[in-house]
Amino acid sequence: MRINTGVRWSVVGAVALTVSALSLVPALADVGGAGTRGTSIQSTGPALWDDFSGTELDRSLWSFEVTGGNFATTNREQQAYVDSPETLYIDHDDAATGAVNGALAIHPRYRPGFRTPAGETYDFISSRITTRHVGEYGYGSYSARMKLPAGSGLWPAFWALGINHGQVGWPDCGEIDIMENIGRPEWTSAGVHAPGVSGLGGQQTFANATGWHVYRVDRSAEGIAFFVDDREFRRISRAQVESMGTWVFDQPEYLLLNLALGGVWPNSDNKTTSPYFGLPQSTVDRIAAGAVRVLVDWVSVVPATSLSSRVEAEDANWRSGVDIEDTTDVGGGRNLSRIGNGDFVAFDARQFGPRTTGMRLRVASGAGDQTGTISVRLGGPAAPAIATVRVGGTGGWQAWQTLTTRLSPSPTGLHRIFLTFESDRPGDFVNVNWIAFTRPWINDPEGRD
Ligand SMILES: [Ca+2]
Ligand SMILES: [Ca+2]
Repeated sequence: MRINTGVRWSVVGAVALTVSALSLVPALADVGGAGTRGTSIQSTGPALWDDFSGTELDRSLWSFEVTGGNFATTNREQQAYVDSPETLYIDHDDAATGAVNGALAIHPRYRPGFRTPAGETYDFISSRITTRHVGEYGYGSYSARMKLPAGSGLWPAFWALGINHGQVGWPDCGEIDIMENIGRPEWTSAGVHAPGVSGLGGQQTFANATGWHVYRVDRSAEGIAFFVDDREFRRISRAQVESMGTWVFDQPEYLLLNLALGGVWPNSDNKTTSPYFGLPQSTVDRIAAGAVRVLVDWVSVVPATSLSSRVEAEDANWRSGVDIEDTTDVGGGRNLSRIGNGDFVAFDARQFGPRTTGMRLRVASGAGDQTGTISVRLGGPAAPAIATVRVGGTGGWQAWQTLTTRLSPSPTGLHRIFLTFESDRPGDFVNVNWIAFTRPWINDPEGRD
C-alpha cells in the first residue's frame, strides 16, 4: 500500500475507455491489442471478429463463391452456390435464433431448373463464402459459434484452405476442417487433409448437435487441435502428419463457410441416390418448406501470441495504493511495489482470445511469513475473481518467482482487468513485475496441458 496519497485512484496514461468506445473497437489483435497502452504482447498476423451485426454480409471480410462463375461443383454436391439474399442474409431476430447481435443465415432453397451463369442446371441453391484474399490467417485460434440443421444429406462446413490453393490445388494446399456435419444430430467432424494425409481427424459426439456450439481449431507449428465448446476432442501433431505425408500447415489459410446439399460424403453415409445423390426426399421436403438453414453467430480469429508475451505490471492504467520502482529482475525495467491489503491495479480493455485458460504472475515478497492473495477480476475491483493465487515470502523484495494459475471461467471478449490484493496482515506483502495470460498448446510450451 502506498502511504502518501490522498487520491484513491491514480489514472495513468490513456483515458479510460468508455463503453461506447469499446463498441467501436471491431477487432483487437489479442490481449493488449489496439487502443491500449502499456503492453508488450505481440501478435502474429491479422485478427478477425465478425458477429454478423450489420444489415448484410460485410463484403470487406467475405466474398461469395458462385457455381458456374468462380466456382465449379465438387463432391457431386446437388446445389448451385449463388450470391443472393435469398440464400445468405443476416437474421436480426435474436429472440428467435438465440444469437447475439444478429446471425449469418445460410438458407438453401428448392429451385427446380435453376440455371447457373455457365448454363448448368441445378434444383437447389445455397451459399458459400470465403475470406480468400482479404483474410488469410496464420497460427492461432479460429472459431465460430454455429447452429446446425438436422436432416440427412445436409452438409454444412466451417473450414480453411491454404492460400496457395489456386497454384498447387488440393490437397497440396492443405485443408483444415473445423466443423463438418452431414445432417446427423449426434456428431460433428473435424480433421485435416494434406499430401498423403486424408481426413485425419475425429468426431465430437453430442446429445444434440443442432443446438448452438462453438467450433474451434488451434493452429501452431507443432500441431492442430480441435475443440467444441472449449473442450478439446482431437489433437493432431506435426510429427503425426509427417509420419503419413507432408505438413503443409505453416502457411496462412483462408476461412470458408458453406452449406452443401447431398454429395459423396452424405451418400457414403445415407446410401441415398434418389431423388438426389446423397439427399433423401424427407430432407428435400424440409428444404422446400424453407425449414433448413445454418446460423452463425460470430466468427473469430485470434492470432497466436509470441512466446514472450507479457503485460508489464507497472503499465497498469489504474493504480490504487501501489507504487512503482526499478526492478533487478531478469530483463530489468520496473515493478509494482508496496502492495498491501485492499490495493488494486487495472489494465484497460484487453481482448481475450478463446480458451485463455492460464496466467503467470512474476512476484517477489520480502514480507517473511506475511502472506496474502492476488485475485484477477474482470470489469471492476469487486467483480467475482476468475483466479486467486496465494503469495508467500519469496526471500526478498527483489527475489522473484513465477506463479501460475488457472482462470475459471476462461475469459473471452473485451475486459478491463483488475488485480486485487488481499491480506489479513497490516503491512505490504508483494511486488509484481509482470503478468502473462496464456493459451496452452498455441503459444505457451510451459503451460501446455
Ligand atoms: Ca452475432
Ligand atoms: Ca515490469
